[in-house]
Amino acid sequence: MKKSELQQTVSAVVNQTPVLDVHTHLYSARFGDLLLWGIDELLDYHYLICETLINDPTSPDEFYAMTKADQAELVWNTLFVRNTPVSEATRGVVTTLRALGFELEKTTLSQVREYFASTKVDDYIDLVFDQSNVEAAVMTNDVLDPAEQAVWAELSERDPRFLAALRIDGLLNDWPGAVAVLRAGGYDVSEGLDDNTCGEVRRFLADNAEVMQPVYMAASLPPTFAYPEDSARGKLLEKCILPFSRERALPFAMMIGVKKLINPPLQLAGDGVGKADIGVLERLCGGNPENKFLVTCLSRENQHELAVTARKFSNLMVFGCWWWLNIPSVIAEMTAERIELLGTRFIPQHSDARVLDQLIYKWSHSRKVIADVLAEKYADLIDAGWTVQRSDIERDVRRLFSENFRKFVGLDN
Ligand code: RAT
Ligand code: ZN
Repeated sequence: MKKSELQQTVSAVVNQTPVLDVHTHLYSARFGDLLLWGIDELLDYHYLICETLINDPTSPDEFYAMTKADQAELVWNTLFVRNTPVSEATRGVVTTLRALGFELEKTTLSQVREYFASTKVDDYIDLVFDQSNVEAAVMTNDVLDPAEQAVWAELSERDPRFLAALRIDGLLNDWPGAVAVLRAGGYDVSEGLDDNTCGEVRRFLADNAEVMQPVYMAASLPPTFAYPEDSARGKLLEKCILPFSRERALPFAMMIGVKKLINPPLQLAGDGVGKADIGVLERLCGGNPENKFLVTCLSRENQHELAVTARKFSNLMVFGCWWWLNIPSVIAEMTAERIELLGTRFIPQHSDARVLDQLIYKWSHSRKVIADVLAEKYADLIDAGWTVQRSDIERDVRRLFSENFRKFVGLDN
């Protein structure tokens, strides 16, 4: 292929290749209200809430006391009427509404609301998956959430586009709270984490895995996360999570670096970021070669060390540009760094969509950046003397967007 054709070819391949979105907070229609969609949810996104509350004098307490519709109205007026929506989270709303066919200069919030009021959720899921070219999305399935458990208990038929992930933050980060829930569910556990309790935790995980058929287990972890660690989390990891994950060949996804509630009144919008210790991953991956780990780190400063570590351990798969890193400038930097260190053996992005509609913008924005970086890397390769064919590009993008994950978690076995 000639260098002059690269940009266009790579963009076309990147846009045409379906994505398996490895981490979202979406649910299938069967989960009812747990699946968020539509304009009010799109505006009430926690990324937009914190941005609104640094621009408008409304206090977090006042904001959360408002109805969802009033909150959406305040976000709209603050960020889209009184300010230019140039941040990544606001531009995302613009991209999404434009893709749905709205002429933004002429559109009012009530017109958008009317559109959603007359849209059926099943049709909308089809439309969004189609527009964003997503083949499947991995949900976040909290083993301790009663609302979700109630749905699982009744769920007879699965929508194959939604894969499950066994989310265990509550176990690892609030063990005393988890003890109460497990006991209420009939598991004979005590805070002391003796052998009997650990067996019961593994039984609890097995029961949930039986129902959900997850593709991995996952937890978000603070920057202070350590291994080994003399704590309830350390014991749970060593005696329950790692053995269970190993025996089931169920990878453990660690999302490391979230500082929970640095501004507590902001609630879900109040989390920050901190730099993690990548030595933890060296010890985890090296000390547990039979275990598989999917890892993303929230701090930009961790990315280079993380990619270097992923070169050393085949049981470590790096994924996504998480949360505050999901902005074009950082995606470009991280994707280039990962290609330069790992070739095509990583998962460049996940959407983290909490609202169905967000699949549209999160993937179109990321696809553009990833295509630009890839085109540059292929151009460098041509300069170095290699011939690049369209079929090479297609194979690489399939790996990045779907096959690396499928293979790592054993999805097609
Ligand atoms: O990106 C987000 O929406 C965060 O609030 C978190 O959900 C994070 O992605 C997580 O899964 O913990
Ligand atoms: Zn998430």
